[in-house]
Amino acid sequence: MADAQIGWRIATRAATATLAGESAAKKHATPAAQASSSTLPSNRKKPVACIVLGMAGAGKTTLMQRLNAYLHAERTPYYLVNLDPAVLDTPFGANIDIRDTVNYKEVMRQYNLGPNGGILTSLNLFATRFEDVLKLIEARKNLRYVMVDTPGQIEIFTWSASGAIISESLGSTMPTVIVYVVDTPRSANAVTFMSNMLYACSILYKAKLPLLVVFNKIDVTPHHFAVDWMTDLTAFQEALQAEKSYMGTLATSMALMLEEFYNSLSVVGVSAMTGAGIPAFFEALEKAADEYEETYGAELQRRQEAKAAAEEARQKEANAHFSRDREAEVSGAAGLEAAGARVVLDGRRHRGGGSDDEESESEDEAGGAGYTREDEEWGQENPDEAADREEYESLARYLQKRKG
Ligand SMILES: Nc1nc2c(ncn2[C@@H]2O[C@H](COP(=O)(O)OP(=O)(O)O)[C@@H](O)[C@H]2O)c(=O)[nH]1
Ligand SMILES: [Mg+2]
Repeated sequence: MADAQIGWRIATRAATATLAGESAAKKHATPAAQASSSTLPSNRKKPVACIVLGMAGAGKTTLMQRLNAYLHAERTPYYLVNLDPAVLDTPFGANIDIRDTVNYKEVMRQYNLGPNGGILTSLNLFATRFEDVLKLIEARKNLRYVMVDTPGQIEIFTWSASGAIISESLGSTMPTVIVYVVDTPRSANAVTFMSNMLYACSILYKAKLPLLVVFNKIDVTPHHFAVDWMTDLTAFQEALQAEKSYMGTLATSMALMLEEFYNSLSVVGVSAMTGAGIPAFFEALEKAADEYEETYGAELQRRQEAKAAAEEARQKEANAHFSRDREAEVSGAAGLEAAGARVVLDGRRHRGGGSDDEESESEDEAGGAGYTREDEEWGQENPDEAADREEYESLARYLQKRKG
């Protein structure tokens, strides 16, 4: 990576932990081995993907390291994916690492960006080829978990198109769970706690994937208080009162709203540092993955089927259109045209009624490839955006070229 400024190498590393897990995969295939590992059932056809999210410093990377150690010890085959381009050193050996593909410092320099812009652009570049990552994951047989670490600053993933692309791609390929890591000692304050939960709530509605809230750092502050607040609204309201928050009534209303949200998630307390609570984490993760299959996955499949049906109908319509046009063309050659019938060679013309001559003309000028005058004007009116797009596309082409 030292010389490659922006390279396109999505490769899997043979992390020692994973290789050991791989050889153990065959052992896992025997019923006895399955029975011996009750927390990690292996009756799924596909691995469970975990997208690890959380505020900066919540302990996402440390948790990845802990999961790495645990799964390695459990001899469970897994993949670790690092999506943080700015991390200096991952304490876990990621199998797929964004840093092998994009040099974030170089992206900052080339695009004249600050650190956050650099991370965001690197993630965007990586997302354009996330399909390749999925192929690598799918090529590995017997994988049970795919753990994905995300950039330190949560909004880079949650409020970007690339974050959405990545979570949707994973979510439509395999059971996917959002693991929301909370810094428990920092959330002991009721107002901070509520802010954190509101953020988690927004992620749930945006990602439309099951959410597992992981209260981390329980070696410093046990998470009982959080569970109490989440199950007993009165207790939480009392805590809010005690803080004499200036937004007392608003906070109370939001607490009421959150009560509904809490019903739709699972909660577990862990210490990424000591390893406490990790078996419980996997139990909760498996339950969340079951939930994905029962509800989220079924809904996703319904959406995909509807989309496929719509596409099929569109294709049929386009084929019928094409056949009609062909017939007209053939009979036109037979002399219909001479008889005054209109021969339609360009099916697009009837779509808009064919009355707008000016528009039809401009379509012809632009080569008729669905590129209209409107598109052209858009390009002229937004020179910056067009230049950005060109720059982005040329970089994507460059990456594609470097791929081999
Ligand atoms: N005491 C304690 N510290 C932790 C724990 N998990 C993470 N940390 C510390 O929290 C800090 C931030 O962790 P990191 O994993 O880099 O957070 P990230 O930004 O979410 O990836 C580091 O100093 C970690 O050592 C934990 O379970 N207990
Ligand atoms: Mg991190």
